[in-house]
Amino acid sequence: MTASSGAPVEDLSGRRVVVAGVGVSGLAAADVLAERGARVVAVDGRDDAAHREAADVLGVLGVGVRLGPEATAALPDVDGATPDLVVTSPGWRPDAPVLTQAVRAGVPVWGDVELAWRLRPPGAAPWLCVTGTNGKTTTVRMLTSMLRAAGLRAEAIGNVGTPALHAVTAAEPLDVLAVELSSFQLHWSSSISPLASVCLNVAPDHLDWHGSMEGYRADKGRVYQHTQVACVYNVADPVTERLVRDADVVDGCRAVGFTLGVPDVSMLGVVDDVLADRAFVDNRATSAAELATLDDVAVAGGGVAAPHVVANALAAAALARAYGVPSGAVRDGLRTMVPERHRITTVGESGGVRWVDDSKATNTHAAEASLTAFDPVVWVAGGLAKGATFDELVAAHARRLRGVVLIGVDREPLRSALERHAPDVRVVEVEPTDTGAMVMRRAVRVAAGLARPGDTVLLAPACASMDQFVDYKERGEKFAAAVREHVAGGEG
Ligand code: UMA
Repeated sequence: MTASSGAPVEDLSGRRVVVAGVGVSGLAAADVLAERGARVVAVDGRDDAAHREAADVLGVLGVGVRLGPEATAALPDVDGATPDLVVTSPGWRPDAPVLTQAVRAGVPVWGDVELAWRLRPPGAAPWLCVTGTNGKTTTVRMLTSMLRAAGLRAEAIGNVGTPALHAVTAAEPLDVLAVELSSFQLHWSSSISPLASVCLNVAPDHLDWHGSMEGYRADKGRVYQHTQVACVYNVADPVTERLVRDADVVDGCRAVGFTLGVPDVSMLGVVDDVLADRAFVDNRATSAAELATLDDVAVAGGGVAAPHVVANALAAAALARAYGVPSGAVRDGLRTMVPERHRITTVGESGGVRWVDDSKATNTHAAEASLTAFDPVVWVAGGLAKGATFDELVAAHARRLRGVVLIGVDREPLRSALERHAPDVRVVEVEPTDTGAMVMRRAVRVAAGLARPGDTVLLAPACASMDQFVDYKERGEKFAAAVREHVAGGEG
């Protein structure tokens, strides 16, 4: 297998292109396509002030924008003819009529990341790609910090928030890119050839979008396709190793594992309190490089070197090392990283009760890592369940639960799992009838009533946030604000 990294830049001038969605990635795609001379029509099911504003911006660039439910009911023509290409935003499910009709008509469908890859100029910065159910953003941020500590011009792009197309439009030249890829973005990608890639873990998530666990797993595995130097897998998650084995990679590409245990040859791992590299060293049969300590990881992890944070640091280090970053820069990158908000962040302490915001725990796998870190816990959970089941999670942690505050619209799957596996635990439901701020105020009041000194109240919803909040960030902000009010009120 050869890399497609040397493929010529795609010439899209004069081509008829439909862009699905005018959110963050759709806007970037329509903009770049218009600038490259394509004839572009962009469609979006929403027709509100924000979308009309986006339409105005695109209109100036010569993009035809159609908004509202009718605009997305069918694949539109472009200048009176069937389009040559559809570029979709990641949030669009594959069963959306625009996409199914395109596939049926033989029109290629690319994700925004695939478009970005195909438009990279010759000699452009290589990509280090990260996917996985949980830990992607933290890993990409750690990786970016390590690359910069090595003096490289590096940026984080993709699902992390900056559209991948930034890679082709960046004003300043870049040496290397840390690319976060969601399963949605991978689903519509086929030719990306990362220098190194990792799938951190695979647990059920977004099953409503992918249709099945097999579909989700297969899309995650696409991160390894055409990898050039190293496919990095999680020794503790055999699925990731299998995905590497099944991948079609460039000749000479190596499989490199990461483990929380002592590393074997061709792995990164932990020896005493040191992160050790036995993959990217000379004489790896007999020697290892010391990369950093668990104290360095704790700086990046907001004060705690929790096991999943150590795993993320090892994965980031493996990608950085595959690119040739020296060991000292791995350490410096961890030491200088600013920890993120809404990821196991303590937002208040009062009356012996600690209040922790892990709003980023949007699925059961992330909530599992979070619940494991505290005991006893008053658990604030619920939101959009995304087709998940909660039996395993509740059964594993019933013992540590002081009480549960249920929020969100899909309370039934969580409620019934609690009835089955934690019948003695007190569960109080907060009806989703109010604004997000009111929901959190009530949740905090109820949680305070359940908690005893020494307990942790943990917002780790195991669900997405969009039923009542703009996103997980807003959910976390509203929780933190309600906790501050509560603590200031001296209600302990
Ligand atoms: N839309 C329709 N019809 C549909 C679906 C969406 O018209 O059937 C429209 C919406 O009205 C909206 C636009 O399409 O205007 C939204 O597109 P989008 O949901 O794909 O969102 P973007 O704004 O383009 O942001 C996307 C990612 N969003 C999703 O994958 C849902 C962002 O990840 C990413 O940062 C951004 O591209 C840049 O790459 C967010 C996310 O939640 C953070 N990701 C999921 C996760 O991390 O779990 C995968």
